[in-house]
Amino acid sequence: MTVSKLIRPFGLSLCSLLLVACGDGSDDADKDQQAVCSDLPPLAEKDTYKVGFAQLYEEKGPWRDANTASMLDEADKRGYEMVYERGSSPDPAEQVARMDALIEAKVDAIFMAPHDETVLAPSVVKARRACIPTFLVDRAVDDRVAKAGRDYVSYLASDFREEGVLAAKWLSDNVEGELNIIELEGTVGSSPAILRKEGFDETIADEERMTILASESADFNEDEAYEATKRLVEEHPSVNVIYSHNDGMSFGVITALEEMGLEPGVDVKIISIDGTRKAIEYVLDDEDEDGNGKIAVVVECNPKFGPIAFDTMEAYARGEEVALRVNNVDRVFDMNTAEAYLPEAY
Ligand code: GYE
Repeated sequence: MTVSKLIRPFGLSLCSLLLVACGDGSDDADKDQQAVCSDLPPLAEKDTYKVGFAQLYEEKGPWRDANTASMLDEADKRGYEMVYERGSSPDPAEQVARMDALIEAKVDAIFMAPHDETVLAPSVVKARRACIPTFLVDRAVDDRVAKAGRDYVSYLASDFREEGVLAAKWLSDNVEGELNIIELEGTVGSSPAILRKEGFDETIADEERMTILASESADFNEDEAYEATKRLVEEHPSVNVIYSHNDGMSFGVITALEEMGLEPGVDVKIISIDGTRKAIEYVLDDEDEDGNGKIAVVVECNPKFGPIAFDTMEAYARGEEVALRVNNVDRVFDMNTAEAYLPEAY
């Protein structure tokens, strides 16, 4: 049952978002009342908005920085007030606290990139109950807890499963022979880590020449990937492919391999995801001109979705039908295609 259906019989107007009894009109009484929405809250059409952005915290990473910059720049361009705090800890509970602060600040709408699918899902429900429309960007939440079209308006992101499929297909089409693969996964419980693994593993499952020797999380983190590579390569000396779920981790892989006397691109092919400038330069870095860059291929994950996020928000405010899922389309950059992309890289 929608809220308006619930309360219209009582003849309440814009208090129509209040499930609790509306105030008696006096300021104090009204202040005590908390709006409670049992269904997707509407967004009024206004000239300007106060918008909250709950970005997930990562210590360093060009992808995250490009994503944040795209969101902040776009708010600026449209003359909106943006309430944004960088965050201070990778613990998803810290992001929950920042979501609480945005709800408390009664922003008009929230964009959130949830660190963890499970931990942040109740925050989406909480925002909906407080009648603040939420748009998920980059990562998803557990849909058993928070549902698109009821608890949040839309989810805008890349198709992470497809990224894993593209990585596997490139490997299958471009690298011959027996492939012994180490997989470095992203943050445990995050949608890109879950789906990049599923897409890749399922696509190579029928290829007898391909084996995954080990698959573990390095938390989308360069230092952890460095440590994991040193340990896993020692344990699995037959490795000749490392599939790393993001560029940041691939940088740690390169350092570790080189320190171990192995040549990235020749002894071990690195398959990466994101499309950062540094990773693209590694793809093109073919010192001995044998056709092998230090990174063999980068599957794109476009971070610059400020414009589409704000367009979606405005369409929603105009009362237009908004897709529950907006997919960014990603490309594949290898030695043959990386150069043309370089000017756009971040
Ligand atoms: O690939 C990675 C970042 O959620 C898609 O998060 C994003 C990922 C991106 O740490 O570099």
